[in-house]
Amino acid sequence: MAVQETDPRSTPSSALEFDVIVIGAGMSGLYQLYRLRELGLRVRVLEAGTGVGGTWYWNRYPGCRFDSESYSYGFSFSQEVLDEWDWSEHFAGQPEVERYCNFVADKFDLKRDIQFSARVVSAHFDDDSHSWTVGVDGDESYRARFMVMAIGLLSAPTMPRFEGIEDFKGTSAHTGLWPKEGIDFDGKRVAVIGTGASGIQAIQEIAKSAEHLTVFQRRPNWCVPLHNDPISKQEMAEIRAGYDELFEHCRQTAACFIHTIDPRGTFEVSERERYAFLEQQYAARGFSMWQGNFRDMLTDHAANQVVADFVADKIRGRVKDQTVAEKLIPKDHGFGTRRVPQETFYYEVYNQPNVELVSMLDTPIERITPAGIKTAAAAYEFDVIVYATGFDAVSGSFDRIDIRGSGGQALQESWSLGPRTFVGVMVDRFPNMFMIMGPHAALGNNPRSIEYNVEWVTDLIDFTNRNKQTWAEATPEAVGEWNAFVVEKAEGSLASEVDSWMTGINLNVEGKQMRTVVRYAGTAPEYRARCDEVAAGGYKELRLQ
Ligand code: N01
Repeated sequence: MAVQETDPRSTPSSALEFDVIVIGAGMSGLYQLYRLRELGLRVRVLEAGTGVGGTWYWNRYPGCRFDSESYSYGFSFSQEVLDEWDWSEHFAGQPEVERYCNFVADKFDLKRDIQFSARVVSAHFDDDSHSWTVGVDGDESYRARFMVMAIGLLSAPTMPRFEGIEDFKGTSAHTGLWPKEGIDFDGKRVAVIGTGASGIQAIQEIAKSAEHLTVFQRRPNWCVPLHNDPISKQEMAEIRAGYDELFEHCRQTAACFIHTIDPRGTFEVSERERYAFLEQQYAARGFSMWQGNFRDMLTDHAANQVVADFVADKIRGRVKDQTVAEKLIPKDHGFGTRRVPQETFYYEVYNQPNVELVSMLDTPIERITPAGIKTAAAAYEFDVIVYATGFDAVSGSFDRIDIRGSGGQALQESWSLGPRTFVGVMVDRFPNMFMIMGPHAALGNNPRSIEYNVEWVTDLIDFTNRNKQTWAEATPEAVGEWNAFVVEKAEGSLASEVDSWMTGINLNVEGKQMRTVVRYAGTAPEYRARCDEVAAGGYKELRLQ
């Protein structure tokens, strides 16, 4: 590896345009900018959209909303923001979340350092100057010592590989690239393809106004009720008074959610107690059923089956036509082993006369036609087709940028067998590149993870600057050690046995047909302990010069 022991050739920081380029103005990019500015650094954020918010900017499909409690899913770093912002619902809708991101950006005057409509297409490290040159679509480029990838975990939308998509004469849109002007479904014949978290939120909303809605489902998912409600002024005051305690609690839980895994094993309680508990969790808000269940639900097949059977019965009880109910019940994976979508009267939608479910397991889509969709069994005509077909998750947003590190090493090549990182933040042979919410970082309640990662990266940049270092790179040994730890943590988890974006699968993307460990499955407290240890030890795991 072409790394020098000293850095006689590195360009002085003053000769570079910026100290740090941050890519992305979602929650990660906004907070990273805020923190780096506090250090007095020259920062430029490059954002492909025309506004801030990232996920909450792009995903403006009908029904898009938080499915973690709003007050646990915003920023915690600013007392002023906590004091001034009132959430209107326990699970805020996309328009409110986008307004919140703008509120934070405006409050701290962040937009003056953000360049909008700037889609980054390349990022090349220069071994001589110890700097990154970041290229934007349209020929502009920027040079900076450091580069922070704040590009999101689920931000590279993927379309199915059906023939004829371009031929469709009606309106079509992907949920993750929804047009700002919206789509009117009133009196329209609508198709939704895909029943993940996005599809389920969209379906329950579109079914309210479409003349006819046809849902094309490949594999069903386990969904549980969200139980959303408005937040009264009095309730907001109580939430505000409890913020410190709430965030401290989130710091202690496995994935930083409000919900705490029950310490009891499924079969350690009587049958009566077990079902009373499951009823209670099903009636509780948000991720209670998923993140607050018996401790062995996601590691023990028999325990998992109990919950799956319970939720299957709920679906049968809510859907009138039992043939349809059976199609909606997953048979290929246990409860919670894929991401659990949260719903509001989703199953009841299938009792409406204007809604039809087409199982693509029985009758696959053969092609998109100018008039609609042709399956193995029938030809359908539509005015609108909604693609709720998900994302090239985790590493997909990296793959879409030509990233080359030391010696011209391509990141895509380094990750050809799956991502390898040091604490999800750094990659060997990619000096001075940091990732927020990168592969193998602790995720879950993402804003909590974002805040922690941003602060860790900020401290490291500050450390290198104070020590007049211009090169910060994880060693291959450190990456190897973290990778081994992540792989070990994934063992024994039922989610590791299932195909989903969480195991690196996307059938629409070349080369993503094999399961890989793309997520860190340990706990957030364990993760932070390791990262804190690295910082306290003076970053011995890194090559700093
Ligand atoms: O994407 P998905 P998503 N032919 O990958 C189907 C977060 N999120 O956008 O399962 C037919 O989950 C695919 O079928 P199958 C959340 O973390 C959060 O819904 O592959 N079908 C599946 O049904 C979530 O997990 C919120 O068989 C095809 C669907 O499309 C993540 O984003 C809200 C197909 C894709 O589901 C991704 O969710 C929304 C094909 N060729 C999302 N290709 C919150 O509430 C794909 N499908 C915060």
